[in-house]
Parts: sequence; structure tokens; C-alpha cells
Amino acid sequence: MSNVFIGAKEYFPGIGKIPFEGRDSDNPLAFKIYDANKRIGDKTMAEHLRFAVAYWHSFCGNGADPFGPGTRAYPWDVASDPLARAEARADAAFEFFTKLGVPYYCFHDVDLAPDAEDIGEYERNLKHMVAIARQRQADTGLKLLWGTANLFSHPRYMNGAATNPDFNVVARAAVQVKAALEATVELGGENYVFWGGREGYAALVNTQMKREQDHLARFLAIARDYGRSLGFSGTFLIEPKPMEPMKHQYDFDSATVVGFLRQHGLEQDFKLNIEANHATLSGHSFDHDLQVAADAGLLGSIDANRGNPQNGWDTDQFPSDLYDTVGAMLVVLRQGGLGSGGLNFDAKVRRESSDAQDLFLAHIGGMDAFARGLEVAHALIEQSPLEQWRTQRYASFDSGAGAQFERGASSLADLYAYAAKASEPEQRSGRQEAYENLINQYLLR
Ligand code: XUL
Ligand code: CO
Repeated sequence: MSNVFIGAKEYFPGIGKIPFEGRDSDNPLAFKIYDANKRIGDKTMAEHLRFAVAYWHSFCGNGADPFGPGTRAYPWDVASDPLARAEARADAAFEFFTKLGVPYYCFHDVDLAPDAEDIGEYERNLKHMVAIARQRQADTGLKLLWGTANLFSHPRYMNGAATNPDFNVVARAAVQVKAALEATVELGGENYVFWGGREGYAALVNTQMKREQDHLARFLAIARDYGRSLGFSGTFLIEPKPMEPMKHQYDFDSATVVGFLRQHGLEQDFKLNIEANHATLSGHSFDHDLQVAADAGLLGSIDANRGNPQNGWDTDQFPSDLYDTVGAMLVVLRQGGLGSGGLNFDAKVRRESSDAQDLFLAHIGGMDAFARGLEVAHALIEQSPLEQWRTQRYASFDSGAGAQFERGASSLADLYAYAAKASEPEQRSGRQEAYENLINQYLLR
């Protein structure tokens, strides 16, 4: 077992670099499917999947819920000085990333560094931790998939950040976005995320919705301009979510955000970061929201997790459902990959999962689930009749009057004349069952 740790102390003793052992392995601490260097088509698994670990769930969240305190006592969370705790947390995080073998991580400003109401102190804390993270990245080869600012936890944001009815709060939010953009640029982050945590309303009765949404667009535009002025050439990402914490959130789902970006002329710089459990909260499936974003040319990145079919809230479980991962990877492969985006495990181990090892098991499972999704989606596209069946379903638009209609060269009267000459359309089965059987057949291969 190789001894990989970063700081003075090893936080996950007894666990070495997670190996790939293949499907027949019974070793829980080994990959069964994810083989970073295995080629799938023209890229390796690592290049396709671009996995990232989320700092907040994995190194800050301890399992606390509204009914009780955390169940995990973290050995990096013991020092009395908040900066010393943040430094220890960074050591633990980089040890974990390295042992797991992921290329990327993601953070909020206040995951990485202690928050402070005094602006100078907040900025000093973040700069201090960015310098450490920069060194750790150089030591380990880890990269930053995206940074973001937490504009939803501090009580000042209870009525929203960029959409707050009080300009003083909007301006205070800019302090964090400015600092988080600077941190992201300093660390070579490939994207910058805006999840509109409390950008929405609790009650329409006290809300001027249009005004708030216009403020959001203006805020995003000036944040974009500041990021570009720093030399940030990556993608800005909006992460849709319909509710929780607010009753209604403005970035409701993919379709809403695509419309919002286009309405405000932001679609050149911003794309979408789609989270599985957010899509299901909005009443869609994960692959539906991915497809809507991809069809708009705006699918930028993915927060990989899943909800619970019985619960109507954001359970943020690790992805394990192979149907979900196949569906997601079909969308990703058809759009030619994730570009500068990745698969970020915005997921938390269950409150009942209280061993240090559980964090490894959760990520190993999620990575294997997406690796299998990638293999199956690739085989479905390249080897199975799936794409041919779908194309065939629309064959009547490939030539003649159908093609003329698709080109925009037919009037309603043209369609009338065509229908009047033809007989009653032949019934054509959608064959949903055949498609579903095909997916199962390839999943079992
Ligand atoms: C919350 C959520 C956030 C964003 C980043 O539901 O998904 O963690 O991903 O702010
Ligand atoms: Co998320």
C-alpha cells in the first residue's frame, strides 16, 4: 500500500491509493469499473468523466440535520483557531483527492477558508488558504474544476443575495463574488459557478419578482465583466434548482435558465451546471434537464448525485443508479463531451455512514456508476441500433415535403395540400419497450 499523504499528519490511515481491480474483485476499496486510463472511443475514462470532489459535503458537512448534530467527528476539525482548522482540512482534502485518484475538486469560498463579517479579515483568510491550496495543487497535480461563493448560509442573505430587496446586501454579496472569482483565477479554475441559493422568494405577496430578476441579470453581467478583467477565460455556470431553501427559486430548471440567459444576453459566457437531484426536484428526470441544456448548446458541467424517489427534498445521495448514469452519458457523448466541465460529486454520505472509510466507498461507487454509464452509453451509440432507430423515426423529414417543411420553406397551405393528396397516415409504433430492452441488454453485457 502506497503511503500518500500531504501534510504532517495522515488523516485516512490504513487506506492507500485506490486501485482498479476489475469486476471480479470483492475489495470494497477498489474500483470495479473505473479504470482511469482505459480508452473509450477517442478518450480515456478519466478524460471523459473529469471527476471532482465537493469540498463542502466531504470535508465540512458532518451529518448534522435539523433534528440532531453531526455524527462524524473529523480529526481535521479539532484546533481552536479557525485558520488552523482550515489548514488541516486542506491537508485532509488533498490526501483524500490523491488517494481516490480524481483530477479535480470544487469549493465555496467559506469551505476553503473561515468566513468573517469583517471584510478585510474574510479576504485575508481566503488569500491565506488560496496560497496553501495553490501549493497543494502543485504538489499533487490536482486541479480546480470550479470555485463559487456561498451566498446563502450567512443570515444576511436570508432574503437573497443578488435578488435581495435591500441594495446593501446585494453589494455585500459582491464582496464574496469578487473574492471567490479572484481565488478561482489564482487557482486556475476552469469554471465559476453561481447556484442561486436564496435567489427566489418565500412569499410572492411581498416580492417584486421582475425587479429581483433584473437585478440578478445585472449582477451576473458585472461579475462576468470582473472575471474577464482578471483574465478568467473559463465558463460561468448557472446551477438550476427549483426550490429549497426558498419556496420558489428563479433558476428553476434548465428551460427557465436557458430562457433567462438568452433574455439578458448572457449566453455567450454562461452555461448550465445540471445537478441530478435538482432536476428531479423540478419534476423532470436528470437526463431531461441535461438534454434541454445540451439542445441549447449550454450544457457546461454536472453535479453528480441522486435524490430519493420517496422524498421530495434534496437528499444529495451519491449516484448509484446505472439507468441514470447511462441516460446522462448518452446526452454527454452525443454533445461531444463535457468540454471544460466535469462530474462533480455534490453528494453527501448518509448521516448514518459515520466511518472515515464511507467517504471513499461513496466516491468509488459513484465513479464506478458513471464509468459503467459511459461504457454502456458509448456501446449503445457505437454498436447498437439505437441511433439508427431514432434517426429512422424521423426519416419522413429527410426528403421531399418533410425536408421542405423542416427548412422553413412550406406554408400551412402547402401542408394542407400534401395531406389532402395523401391517405390517412400509417400508424407507426414508438417502440419504447424495444429501446428499453436495448438498454438492459447493453447494461448486462
Ligand atoms: C445546493 C448545491 C450547491 C451548489 C454550489 O443544492 O447544489 O452546493 O452546487 O453552491
Ligand atoms: Co450542486
